[in-house]
This record gives sequence, structure tokens and C-alpha cells, in this order.
Amino acid sequence: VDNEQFEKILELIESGKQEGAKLECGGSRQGDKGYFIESTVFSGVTDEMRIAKEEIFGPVQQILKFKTIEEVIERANNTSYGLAAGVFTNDIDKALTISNALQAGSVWINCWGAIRPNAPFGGFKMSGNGREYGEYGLNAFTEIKTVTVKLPNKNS
Ligand SMILES: *[C@@H]1O[C@H](CO)[C@@H](O)[C@H](O)[C@H]1NC(C)=O
Ligand SMILES: CC(=O)N[C@H]1CO[C@H](CO)[C@@H](O)[C@@H]1O
Repeated sequence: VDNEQFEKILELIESGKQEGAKLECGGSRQGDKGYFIESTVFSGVTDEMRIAKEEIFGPVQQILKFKTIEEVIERANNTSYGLAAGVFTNDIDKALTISNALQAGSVWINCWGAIRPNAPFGGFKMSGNGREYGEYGLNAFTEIKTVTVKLPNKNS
């Protein structure tokens, strides 16, 4: 979007390399015009790394391994952010268990980035600011007023 975000993403990519994640592809600027960055994938990422903890808002994917559903829920929730999450599985029971447990404003199952005008979008914890879209989104356009009148005497 702008030089500030471009530099921020490149700096986070650099931190991933420094902190020992394995750069599988990408990692650099794309071309020499504008603020484009290559699609970037890191494997061997651990929970403590900045690329696992911070919101990058760039084309950077982190691959972390897990063993059990309980463990992955605990680890996925153990963050200050909670804008969105995605679950990929053929097992609907697992999909529902995980989507119910995740502390995130949107959970996409077997898809990603599905934002619709009728579905509220916004984050838990430090992510986002209220909700956009859906009935909840109308609150931002609503000015509520309370008028209280003291009546001189009771007539009933
Ligand atoms: C949560 O994160 C903190 C700091 O990143 C870490 O010390 C702690 O072990 C994590 N807890 C779990 C259950 O992963
Ligand atoms: C539903 C659930 O398991 N929520 C947990 C997500 O993880 C955080 C932190 O690890 C827990 O505090 C929640 O209870």
C-alpha cells in the first residue's frame, strides 16, 4: 500500500530469517517499481518468532506443526490478536470444535478471506475496531439519543 507497510513486511521477513525459520520461497521485493513483495513461505516456524506472533498484512505464510487438536487450539489462542483464522479439514466435527474454540472474529473453514456484506467482520482482542457489515455493522452509522422528561405530577 505504501512505503511504510512495504518496509514493515520486509523487516518482518528479515526477522524470520534471523530467528531461524526456513525460507522456502520468496522473501524479497518483487520487481523494481511500486511496493510489491514476492509470495513468501517460511517453514520450521516456532510460536515465539515475531512472524508467528505479529500481524504482517503481507504475502507471508508461516508453517508450524502441531500434534493434537487441543494443543493447536491452545497455541492458536495464545496471542494478543484475533482477527481471523482458517481451518482446513475433511472432518466436520474437527472443523466445528476448532472454529468454536478459536478466539477470532472470523473463522473460515476450507476457504480463506470470505468477507460478505451480510456477515459481521472484525477482531477479538487487539485486532480490528468493532465490527463492519451485517446488522452489527450498522451500529457505526447510528447515533443513539436518550431524551428524559420530568413530568410535573402524576395523573393516574
Ligand atoms: C503462550 O505464549 C507465551 C509467550 O509467547 C509462552 O511463554 C507460553 O508457553 C505459551 N503458552 C502455551 C500454552 O503455548
Ligand atoms: C476455548 C479455548 O480453549 N480457549 C483457550 C484458547 O487459548 C487461550 C490461551 O492459550 C486460553 O486462555 C483459552 O481458554
